[in-house]
Amino acid sequence: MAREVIVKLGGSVITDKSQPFSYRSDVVSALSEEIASSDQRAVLVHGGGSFGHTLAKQHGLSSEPAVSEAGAVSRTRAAMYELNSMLCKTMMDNRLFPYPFSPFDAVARAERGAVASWLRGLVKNGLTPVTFGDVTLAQPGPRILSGDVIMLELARILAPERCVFAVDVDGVYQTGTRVIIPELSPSRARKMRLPSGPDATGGMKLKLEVAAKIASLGPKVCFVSGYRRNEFAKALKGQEFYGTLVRA
Ligand code: IP8
Repeated sequence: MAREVIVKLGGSVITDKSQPFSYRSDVVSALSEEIASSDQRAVLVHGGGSFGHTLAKQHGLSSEPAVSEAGAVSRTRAAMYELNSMLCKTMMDNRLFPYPFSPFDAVARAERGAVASWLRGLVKNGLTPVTFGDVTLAQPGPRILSGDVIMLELARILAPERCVFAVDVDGVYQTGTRVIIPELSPSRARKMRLPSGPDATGGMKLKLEVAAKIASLGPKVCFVSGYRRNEFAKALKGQEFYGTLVRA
């Protein structure tokens, strides 16, 4: 049986980061259509964009655990659930049957083999599991669990065929230029000097660290523009695409 493809729909792709709480239904529609017509066994993760990150920033939540008010956790999580519900609605309008779940509830605390069978069961039943960056409990207080870290955990759980990151750029650029690097080894990906960006999590820097770890486990990792649906479709199907491929 074909293995799964894990796809991360970046927060800057599915929302407009310059406007708080602005969802891009046209972009999600286009990507959903490509996923639906690809015949791939997709498992989806999405980022926080102008929903989760707006609230996380307002409340000082980040990937570093820190003492925070309960209201900060509730409001940030509520924004993620709101975004998730909009995304699932768009998916359903485009021939996909999403099965949303919170990663912290379902993945972070269960045994890997059990999560793998559960996810495969969903996919076998025609459903597309969809999860998202979340707020988790840690010491001394809550922290943001980035969708990028969830990609790594899901890759460990499912040993997928490949992982696709739909991002708001065309791939990984050579430092200081707009020239795309077509292929990176895990060790070169680890050494890339990149800013961590304005988000509560780690931007492209974290994505490349995660990609290096995933590629070292076996699956290839694609960075492709979420605004170029044809290139996204090619990456999804394992064809040559315009973007960056990280592989061991
Ligand atoms: O955009 C962040 O997920 P990411 C999730 O994948 C929250 O880093 C709650 C801001």
